[in-house]
Amino acid sequence: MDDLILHQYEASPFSEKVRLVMGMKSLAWRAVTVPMMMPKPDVVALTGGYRRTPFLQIGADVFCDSALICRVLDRHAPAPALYPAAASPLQHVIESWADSSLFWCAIPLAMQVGGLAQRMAGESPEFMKAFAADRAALTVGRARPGPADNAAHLATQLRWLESLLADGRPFLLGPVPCIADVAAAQSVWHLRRAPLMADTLAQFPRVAAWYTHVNAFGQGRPTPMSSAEALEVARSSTAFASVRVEPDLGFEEGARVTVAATDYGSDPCEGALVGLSLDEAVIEREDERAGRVRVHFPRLGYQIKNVKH
Ligand SMILES: N[C@@H](CCC(=O)N[C@@H](CS)C(=O)NCC(=O)O)C(=O)O
Repeated sequence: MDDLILHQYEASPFSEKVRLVMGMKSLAWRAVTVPMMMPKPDVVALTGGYRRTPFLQIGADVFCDSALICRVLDRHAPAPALYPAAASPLQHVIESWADSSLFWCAIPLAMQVGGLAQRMAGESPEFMKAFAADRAALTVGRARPGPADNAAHLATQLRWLESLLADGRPFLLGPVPCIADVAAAQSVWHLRRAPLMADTLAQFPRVAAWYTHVNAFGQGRPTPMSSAEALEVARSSTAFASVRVEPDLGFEEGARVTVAATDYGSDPCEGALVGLSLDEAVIEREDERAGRVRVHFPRLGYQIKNVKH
């Protein structure tokens, strides 16, 4: 069976979400460390333009976005279930909220109260400037709430989590963990790494106890891989995961399309449409270095456009 190759970096919260799933399912995986900012030539060779972190590679199939990666990992290793029926469809709603609303106040706030300085300790002023410019370009057009805004937004949302856990349940939706837990945990993981957030977190003891349970999943068994090796894996793979373009979803099989995120980091990826469902959009593209690859995106949160000739 092909290796699970996760392209990620240590400080990335969305990578942490996926690493927790690797841990929950005791998976062995290969870890390719990607750059934290552009340029990312080896990333773009595989994805065709998608620059966000993380993405998962299995042979010549590339899966973008943690929401899709988690579904792929659950298909690959069904036990223990990441989407247990007992957790109800609310688990998807909570994942979606945690990946957007919770993430977008927790991460900037941790940076604003000293997390950035800590993370970048020892980096040159040029690096800091380049990083700030990179993130500004990634999130162009988004509002930039200040620390008082983010602190208020975070307190409200941590209070929601605290009251969800008020009956003593170990996980957000009951006795067993689900996708909602790992999605919410990535923001708490990031907040805990900013020492000045400790007082805030101390106000939510049930969240702290819940996080201890989730963090105990660990990360599975990663072994490093170079990006050159990952490109070689893609180039030498000939088989792809089976996909099809379902009818009546607005796009034709084989059509030349672009796929791009609708929220931020919206660099378009162009190729021939080979897969489409309510869950996934898949394009096939040829790359000089990666060979023929198929790039998969979740349908939710991504925009498909026909390319006009
Ligand atoms: N919806 C995406 C969001 C991914 C995301 O925002 N990742 C951050 C890192 S945690 C990112 O891409 N930052 C810029 C970069 O790594 O270049 C997902 O679920 O994977």
